[in-house]
Amino acid sequence: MVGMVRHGKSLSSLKHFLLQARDVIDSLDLDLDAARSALDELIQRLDSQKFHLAVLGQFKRGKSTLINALLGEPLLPTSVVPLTAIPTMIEFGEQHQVVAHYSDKADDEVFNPGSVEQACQLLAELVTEKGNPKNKRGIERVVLRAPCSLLRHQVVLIDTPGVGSTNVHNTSTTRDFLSQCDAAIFVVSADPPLTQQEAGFLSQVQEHVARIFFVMNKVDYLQDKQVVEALDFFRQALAESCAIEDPGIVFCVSARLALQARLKGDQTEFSASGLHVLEEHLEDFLLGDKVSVLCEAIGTKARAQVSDVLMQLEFSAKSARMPLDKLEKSLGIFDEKIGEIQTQRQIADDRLDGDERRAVAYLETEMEKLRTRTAKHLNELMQDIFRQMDEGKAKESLLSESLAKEVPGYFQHALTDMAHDVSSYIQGVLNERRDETDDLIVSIRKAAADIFDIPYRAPSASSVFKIDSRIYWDTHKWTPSYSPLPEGSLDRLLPARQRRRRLEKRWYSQVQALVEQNAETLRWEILQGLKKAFWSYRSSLDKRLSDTLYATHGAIRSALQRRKSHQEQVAGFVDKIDEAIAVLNDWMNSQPL
Ligand SMILES: Nc1nc2c(ncn2[C@@H]2O[C@H](COP(=O)(O)OP(=O)(O)O)[C@@H](O)[C@H]2O)c(=O)[nH]1
Ligand SMILES: [Mg+2]
Repeated sequence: MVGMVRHGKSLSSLKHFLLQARDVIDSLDLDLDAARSALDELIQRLDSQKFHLAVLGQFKRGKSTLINALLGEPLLPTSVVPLTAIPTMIEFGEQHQVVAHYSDKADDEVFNPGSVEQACQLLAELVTEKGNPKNKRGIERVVLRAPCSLLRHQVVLIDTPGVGSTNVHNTSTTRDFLSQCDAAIFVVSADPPLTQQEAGFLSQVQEHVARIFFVMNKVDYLQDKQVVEALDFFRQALAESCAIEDPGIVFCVSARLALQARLKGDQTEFSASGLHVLEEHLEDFLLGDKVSVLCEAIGTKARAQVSDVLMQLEFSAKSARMPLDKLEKSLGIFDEKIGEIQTQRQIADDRLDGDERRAVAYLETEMEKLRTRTAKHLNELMQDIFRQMDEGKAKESLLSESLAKEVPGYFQHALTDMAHDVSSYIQGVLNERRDETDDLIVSIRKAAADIFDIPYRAPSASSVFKIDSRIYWDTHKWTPSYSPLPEGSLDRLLPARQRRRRLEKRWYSQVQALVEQNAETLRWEILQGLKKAFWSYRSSLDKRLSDTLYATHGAIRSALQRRKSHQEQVAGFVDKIDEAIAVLNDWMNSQPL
């Protein structure tokens, strides 16, 4: 009970502040639209008290199956290949209902499926790569309403596209989504417990959500002893790769068995699946800590906004008070500083071009090694078969059969490995560049604060650069080309030894061509991913710089214009800004860091 009062209080005081902040912004005759609409959204979230709990993880870890098990109904499509391409938000409803929100249409589409099967089928058409390839329907998100008891706790479960070796479209959708999540269930599977890609993604999740629940799914594959080992490994990997020393309880479950047990109404089997432990924990959380975590999540987002608004206001107040000539002079100094920053920006750009060229060169070297390795491997394979042919144990057809069997898997593996290597390479390079960009942003803010003698404010956490350098491919769509060379028409007339030499020659050149062709496809795929990673880095760099310039240079310039048109002589203009600064500052200072 005590806890509830505390939460109630922090919720109402946060709400009170957000409303106040919005009023304050509205009362000022300044361009603060972006901050205003961000605050509006936060207020709405607090009002509905809806808690966004996203289920995250790499694809095929059993996320959709886990949600189905929690709901007790197989509502979400699950499968091996068709990946969820669009987030599905699952909330309480008296009846099953599916609503599709389109990105370019004002109207939502509402469906009322008659059964669980129909609902599932409908969702498959809307949210899977198979039913809605590359999201041709232009769906932004899908809302599923279901009469399930867990959802009565004002929680929205979110089934997300899998992150991993899927295509770029899916992964960027997931990441955009993270900013709307309050907490996450991070699903890994028992085997393997944590890949490097998952660890990378997890680090990003940590930046966005206030609480993470860890689930190790598919424990039905393991013996009890192996579960303990997998768990140990997982905890160690969390500590080493993500600096998560204490992940809390790691829930070991079999979502598949849990769902089956639920459908059969078998309580014993359900308990054995481990899901009840997770479920009870989630229910406790939703009844207890949810509100405080929600407040924390929204408070953090609010702090980021307020910090930027404060900087803008302080500039406005300061410039309104400065004698006009001093203001113009200060702006001149700042302009000069910005000129310097543009130069640094240019240098950074050039360096990035160099980085990209070196990354491409790295790829080429790795490709060359791969070609050699593959040719050697396949030639050995053929030599083995030639030997068997000599001993009369095999026919020529075995050559093509063996190649057809060996090549797809081999290149698929190579693609995954190479993708991983190139990604790590790019990640390393861009991490360094990010630090340089951070310095650039800080130097603009510091220069502005310095010249105009206002308190320096560090860039808000929300604007911290996210590097999207991981490269993802549709590995399962890999189809190596393979079309054997025909036997020369004269070959059959040649003496045995000569014929055999021609045969070998023909097959070696066949292999060479195979290697070249497939290696080229692979190289192309990776090159596209690499270019995209650099492109997206460049564009977020642009965005970040222009945001910073808007909050500093933009604010001062418009202050100057106002001065020239004598706008601040309008009664109380500066006083109002001062008041606003005081209100926002009070709140910021009362917040724990
Ligand atoms: N053995 C086993 N398989 C599971 C379990 N949970 C999910 N799967 C299977 O793993 C595959 C991927 O599941 P899905 O829920 O679609 O994964 P998602 O991509 O993470 O949403 C499906 O074939 C599921 O049947 C589990 O607990 N045990
Ligand atoms: Mg899924």
